[in-house]
Amino acid sequence: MNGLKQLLRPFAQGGRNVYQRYFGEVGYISRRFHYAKTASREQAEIALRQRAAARNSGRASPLARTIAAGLERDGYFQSDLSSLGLSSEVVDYCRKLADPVIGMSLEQVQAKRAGRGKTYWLDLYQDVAETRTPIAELIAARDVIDVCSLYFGQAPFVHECSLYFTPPGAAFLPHEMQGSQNWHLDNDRPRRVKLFMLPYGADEEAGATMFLPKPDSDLGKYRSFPGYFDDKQFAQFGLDPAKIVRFTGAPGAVLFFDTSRLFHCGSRTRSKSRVVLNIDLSPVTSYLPYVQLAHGPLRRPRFAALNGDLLN
Ligand SMILES: O=C(O)CCC(=O)C(=O)O
Repeated sequence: MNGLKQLLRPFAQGGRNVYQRYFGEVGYISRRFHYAKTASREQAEIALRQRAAARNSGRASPLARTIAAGLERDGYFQSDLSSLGLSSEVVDYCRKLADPVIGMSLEQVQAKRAGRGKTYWLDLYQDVAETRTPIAELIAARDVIDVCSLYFGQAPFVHECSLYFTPPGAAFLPHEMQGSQNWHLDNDRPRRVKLFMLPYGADEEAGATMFLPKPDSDLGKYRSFPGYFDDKQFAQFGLDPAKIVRFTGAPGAVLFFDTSRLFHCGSRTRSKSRVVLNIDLSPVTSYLPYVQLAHGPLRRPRFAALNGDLLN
């Protein structure tokens, strides 16, 4: 249904002419029926980012190459800040942001979020404009950018960056079909790297992120793709629960994983709360209609300066 809507949207708005009127450029609808692409601005961005990626990958460290190879083979690589030679300042910074809410109950969070979606969590790093926070420094760390450049063949841009707090008990809420708390792919792009970091650590009681490694995320088994699905459907699609990996670890644990290719979900907090830093680094190449790309996250003012930096 989603696919059909995406297909029909440009036609409802006046078809190809609308691209020309808006952007002075000619667009085209691709053969994959739910995807539309256009030339020009996207291609110019890609060319720029390919040049930056070539610069980056030429100087990539053995560590960056190991992580990129892990992503290529398994779709993920788990480690921690100190093994990666990354500054642990980001742990203290995230804890400072989480400090005012860390003891909150589910009811308190829901009251704070009243009237908005996803009532069971708070985003503690929204609309941050500065580029010199420890979070921004983690994103711009040379190995992080080099991993993405190697894996994408393009320099990445920051698509999303959030610090989520989920109080205990989200697993017991009735609306299991909502949000990221069910199995899904972030499949608007052919590849992406999500970098998750646990400032307090997390075990299964804290709602560990779950995913199926690349060899087990068999897209062919899930026929009504794309969309969210629950544990029951997971079994019906013939996916193997024994292959699920859970992202748990000590404070500073880090996960790189490609959520456009790995089925994943948050397993929902049980007796413990969870704080997770969720950074989404993406290639410009997108399956989204150009209208959405042009007005989308690449242009978000809050990441514009950082995204500019990543090309230099
Ligand atoms: O909360 C989680 O662990 C999962 C987050 C997620 O699904 C996503 O970032 O796409």
